[in-house]
Amino acid sequence: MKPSNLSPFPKSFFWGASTSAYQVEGAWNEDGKGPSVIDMAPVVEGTTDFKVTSDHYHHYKEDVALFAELGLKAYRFSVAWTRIFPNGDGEINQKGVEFYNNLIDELIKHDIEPILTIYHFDLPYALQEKGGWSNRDTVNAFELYCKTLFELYGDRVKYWLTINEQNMMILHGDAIGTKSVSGENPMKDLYQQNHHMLLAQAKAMVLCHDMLPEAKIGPAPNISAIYPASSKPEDVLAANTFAAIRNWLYLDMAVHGHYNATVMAFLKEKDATPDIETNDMEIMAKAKPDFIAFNYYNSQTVAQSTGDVSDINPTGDQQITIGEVGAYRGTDNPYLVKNEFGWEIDPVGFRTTMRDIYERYRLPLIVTENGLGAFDKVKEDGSIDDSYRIKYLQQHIDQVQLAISDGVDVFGYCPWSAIDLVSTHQGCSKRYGFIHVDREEFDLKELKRSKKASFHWYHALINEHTA
Ligand code: BGP
Repeated sequence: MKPSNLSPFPKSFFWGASTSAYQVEGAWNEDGKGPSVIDMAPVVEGTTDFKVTSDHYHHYKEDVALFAELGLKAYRFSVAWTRIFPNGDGEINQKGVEFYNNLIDELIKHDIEPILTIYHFDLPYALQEKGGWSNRDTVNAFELYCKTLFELYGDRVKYWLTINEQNMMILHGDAIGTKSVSGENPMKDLYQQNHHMLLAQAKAMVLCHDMLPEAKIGPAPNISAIYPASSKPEDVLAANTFAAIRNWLYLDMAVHGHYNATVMAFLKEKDATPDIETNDMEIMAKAKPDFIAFNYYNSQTVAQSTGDVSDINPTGDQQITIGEVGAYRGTDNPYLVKNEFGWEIDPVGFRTTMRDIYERYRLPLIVTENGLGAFDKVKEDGSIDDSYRIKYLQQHIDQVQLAISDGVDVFGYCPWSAIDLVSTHQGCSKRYGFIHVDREEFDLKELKRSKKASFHWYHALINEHTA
């Protein structure tokens, strides 16, 4: 469906960009910061650790000045829980508080709207040692952390994201480095953790509305259109099941406060239904997001399960389906090309995803991640021609405009990433930024910042749409 007239982007549209604390800040143990699960996880062979990353902690002023020059209207970043509470709860670390005060002030000084993610993968290690999300007490620690952030930054931060990609932590925690399950039934433990995170998120939304009536808050899962490998009814059913497990479980709970029925049937079958305490569902139902933030990199295609372990792709990650025996198995989509890391590229699927989410929940949408990881090359004159990234982003922005023309309420687009940073499990040579950071996997060099071709392109695009 091609509209004869495209709706323009709203003038107030948040043209932004994204990062997360542990991937960009560095200073992993400075100024009182405690260790997170990421800091303590084994480093993937051949890739850098997260100790220095892009050293944004020490470069934030220079970086925000570059974001302003880029023309960003919004910047989506996360707070490192262990900078505020080195042990997850208890004593507050004033130096950590100060860092985000300074960062937020700097953004506001440059007319950049801060969009704050409360928790992006980096659970305090002290909480992990007490059982992490398997332990219900972590819900209380999260609530205290949220209350503290609302008190500290609520006077300046109007947009809050609860948990980044909870669905990917559950489905791909191995790749991301967040997974820790135990007991006789690891899957039940995993979905118990999921339940606790859903509850923590609900409490955060209720608290936010009580404490900051002017603020807006929403979940931030990774959502993909799910295609059946063919029109065979069993393939269609597999796609329907996977969509429930990957996408709708998270948003049905965040928006409607109930468990997705297909997922509950699936968990029952696996003997993995979480224990739900008396008031949990009341809290879930009371919590109402103001918008849905979501990350999109590509679509997924699945087929009917073969019923044995050949369904499982052990090299799956956030954007490559692992599979589930008895439910679905991932397949390639013959109509799509892949990036250098095996992730399919599907701009049209982005439009479908936006329509699906909007039709299902009728809440405003903001894209909080979308982008292309690639091995950028610095030319002899120091320039970086990342035209492949420009192409990817342009194609996806076109689809946002088409979705807006379809009637979808999209109020922002924050591609991943504002500046080069360290990937979740593929090192810092997998680059995403508009701003290049001069370092190698194991040689930190001087971490000098420079502008890629995509920087100039995005700057012009933002100007064109906001002039
Ligand atoms: C998302 C995460 C981000 C980011 C991005 C790119 O899943 O929210 O933290 O890293 O994916 O993935 P990767 O770093 O694995 O290339």
